[in-house]
Amino acid sequence: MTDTRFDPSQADGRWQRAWDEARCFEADSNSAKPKSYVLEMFPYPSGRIHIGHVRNYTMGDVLARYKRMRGFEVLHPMGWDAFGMPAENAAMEKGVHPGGWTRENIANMKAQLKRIGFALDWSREFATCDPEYYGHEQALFLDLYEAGLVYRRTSEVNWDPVDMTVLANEQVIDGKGWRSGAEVEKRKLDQWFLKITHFAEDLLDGLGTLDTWPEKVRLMQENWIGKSQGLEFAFELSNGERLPVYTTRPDTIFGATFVAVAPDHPVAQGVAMNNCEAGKFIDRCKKGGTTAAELETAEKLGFDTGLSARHPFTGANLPVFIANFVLMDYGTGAIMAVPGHDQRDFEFATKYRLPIPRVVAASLADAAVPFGTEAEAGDGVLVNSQFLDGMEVDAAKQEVIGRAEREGWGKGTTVWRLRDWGVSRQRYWGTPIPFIHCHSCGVVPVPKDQLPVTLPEDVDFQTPGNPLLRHPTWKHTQCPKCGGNAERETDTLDTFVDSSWYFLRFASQPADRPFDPEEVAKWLPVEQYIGGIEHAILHLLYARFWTRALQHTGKLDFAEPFASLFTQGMVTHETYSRRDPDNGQRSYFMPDDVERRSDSAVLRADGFPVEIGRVIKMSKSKKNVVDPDAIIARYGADAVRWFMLSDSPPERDLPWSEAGIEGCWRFVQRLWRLFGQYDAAAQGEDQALLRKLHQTVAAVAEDIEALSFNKAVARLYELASAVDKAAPSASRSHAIRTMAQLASPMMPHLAEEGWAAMDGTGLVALADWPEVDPALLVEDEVTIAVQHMGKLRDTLTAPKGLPREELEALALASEKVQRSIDGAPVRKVIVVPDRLVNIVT
Ligand code: ANZ
Ligand code: ZN
Repeated sequence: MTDTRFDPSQADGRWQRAWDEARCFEADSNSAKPKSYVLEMFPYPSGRIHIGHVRNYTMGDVLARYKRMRGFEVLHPMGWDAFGMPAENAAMEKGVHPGGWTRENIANMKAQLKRIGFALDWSREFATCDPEYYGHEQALFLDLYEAGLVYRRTSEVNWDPVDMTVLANEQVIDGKGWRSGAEVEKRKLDQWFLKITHFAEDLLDGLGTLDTWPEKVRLMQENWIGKSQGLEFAFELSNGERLPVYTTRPDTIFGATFVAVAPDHPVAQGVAMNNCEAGKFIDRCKKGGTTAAELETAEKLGFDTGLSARHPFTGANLPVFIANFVLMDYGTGAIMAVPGHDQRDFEFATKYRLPIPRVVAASLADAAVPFGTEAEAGDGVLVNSQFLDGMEVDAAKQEVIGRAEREGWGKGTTVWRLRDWGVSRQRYWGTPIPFIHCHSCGVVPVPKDQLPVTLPEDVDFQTPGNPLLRHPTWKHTQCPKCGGNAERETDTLDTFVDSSWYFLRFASQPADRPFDPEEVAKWLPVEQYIGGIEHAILHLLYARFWTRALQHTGKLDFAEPFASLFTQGMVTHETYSRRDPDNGQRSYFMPDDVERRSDSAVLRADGFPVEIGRVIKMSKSKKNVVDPDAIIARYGADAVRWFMLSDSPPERDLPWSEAGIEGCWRFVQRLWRLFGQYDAAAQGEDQALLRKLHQTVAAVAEDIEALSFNKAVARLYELASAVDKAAPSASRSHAIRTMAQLASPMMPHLAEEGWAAMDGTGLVALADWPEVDPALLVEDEVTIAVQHMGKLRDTLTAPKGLPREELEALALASEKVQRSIDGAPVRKVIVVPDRLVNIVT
């Protein structure tokens, strides 16, 4: 081998082609080997791979490559989560077709992924916008419909009255349509729902089995499912009606100072019939967003109905308000409001000058402590609450529930925060919902042999609203039941449905069915799933639900799709910006356009300073990004992969640094030089080096299995140093060759190049993981501290387990010790085997 540099611009493409030609990474479902399914969350084809993808996929790739070397048949697939709004936005803005735009992005991003050398099974690639894929999805949707897990009901949506379209929650910004700026209204529409609440208990219980999932994710799901124990009871109203309310804090009942109902609650509607002010107020509440989060932060608005409600214990008359923060579809749509201990009630009571009594305090003595600027939702003991005084919150809850049940005015209940999943989207670029509306037969499923219901190609995006609804012919069809004229459903499925089962289709791809259960059973559950924490709730919960729903319909025999989950940290960088003094607008600059000095930075273009901002997640809007293509072109795939694995634990954020990637590049070259020193003819053994080698092999394996990639990286640095220092020997050559195997999951191109140069046969990607000799793992040398009169004089290395007499002799032979003793007679020698020798004179 020559001593030239490793040239990734030559080597990377060559090895990528070699892997393709050898079909190294195509998974064989019929293989007799044990199976391992490694999966990273598939990307949305936005146009370009970003650095976060690179980090995510590099981690999965190391694990997949390692598992293959350990003798597993590995499934490591990739595809595209290809439906969704950005494609429609592009269509509106640039006049391109969403399909064409998406396909072009996929082609570009696939080429980018290939340049990073990921060991992916491209033979299984699909995009969720492939009619084949979404046709199977339609079939599954019909199965769930038959099983009673799909239904239709009226529900509220965000309606943009200018664009005449339904908006997704994220398109409502401060209560206004993102595009039109018009005030968003709430409208009722017939929508499709998936009955995820049917599995609420099971989804919650299942979290207990996912002990290798991050604690944080399990907690977030638990909160999202939100099982709460509470009390449902009815107030008697001054007009003689009964008003059921639901509370999770029955203990605070003596702190209730008013009662509130949702704007569309029957009591509110009843009041509005005789009171047009009430009607106006209700209309006003209909503007603005519909989500619980939005209501939480929106200004609290109320309307006093003039009615009063009788407190079940004190008999006090509490005023009844219509309030914008009470949701109709949660609990009973009405609440007892306890301003001292609920923040929303607190804000409302403050605004409308209602009393805010304290009923929970740190101790009985604190009953009169005034409130600060917020409600106190925490634990404590009950005060100002008659028979509850002095009780802890939990005991007080039980006491109130018990009394209500005995006295017959209320009932303890379990309530779930989890709502059924509304999957209707009034959009074009999604999976058409496979139903037909017939005047005589009602809602009729599309017969399975007529699937897929495909999207029309000729659509117009220049007019607002749903293109499927507007299309001149698409929706007109015949009723499958009576043959009469009928209309297709024009809603499409939430794209989260597409990502709720894609991991099954990767495992098994028959043409005539969504998947083959037996083949799926060979691969699933996914052994290691890797993705961003932003998917902690929705995607992961929906995928868990979908798997259960398919189990329920007899199509699968497991409930949890992902045995292990790992959520990786983000790649971060500081920002560079300037504020325009005229309009106050801030503009950002790319790191490449900025010259960074020790404590300042200037824009290269004009030499004037820019402000240095915090180190934050790389994002287009802040321009603190590095382009994966650019750095790969400059440093090669392996240096970039190595950087992604180095320095930070994988769950932590990774700050991008020029110095860091330079260091990786130098290490690539250093390994290359070591590979060049391989000498098949070298003679002689180097026990110490062999020991280091075997220890490294074992440790790197452990690290990769624990996804502690940064530790594996550190061990390879150490091993490289040890090899560097060692004198030529057969052991050294063996170590060099083994290093190519160890580096292969992380720096696969360099490893192949080295491997080929060292022995020329086969691909290291397909090689076995090096064997470990357990005998070489035991540390056989120990460090002995040698003291004279308790003072450290020397340290010696000695073989482990050396007998006392020999240790004593070794210690006394030390020159430093002899100098210290200085001829004085030795009275006593204390030996602690393998640790210490103390000489007493
Ligand atoms: C009295 C009370 C006192 C409450 C207190 C909370 C704290 P989670 O935990 O989210 O389930 N609530 C009930 N139905 C509601 C609705 N339709 N719209 C808005 N709020 C509603 O919330 C349950 C609590 O939210 C219930 O307990 C109720 O307020 C309120 F110190 O009752 B609570
Ligand atoms: Zn019909």
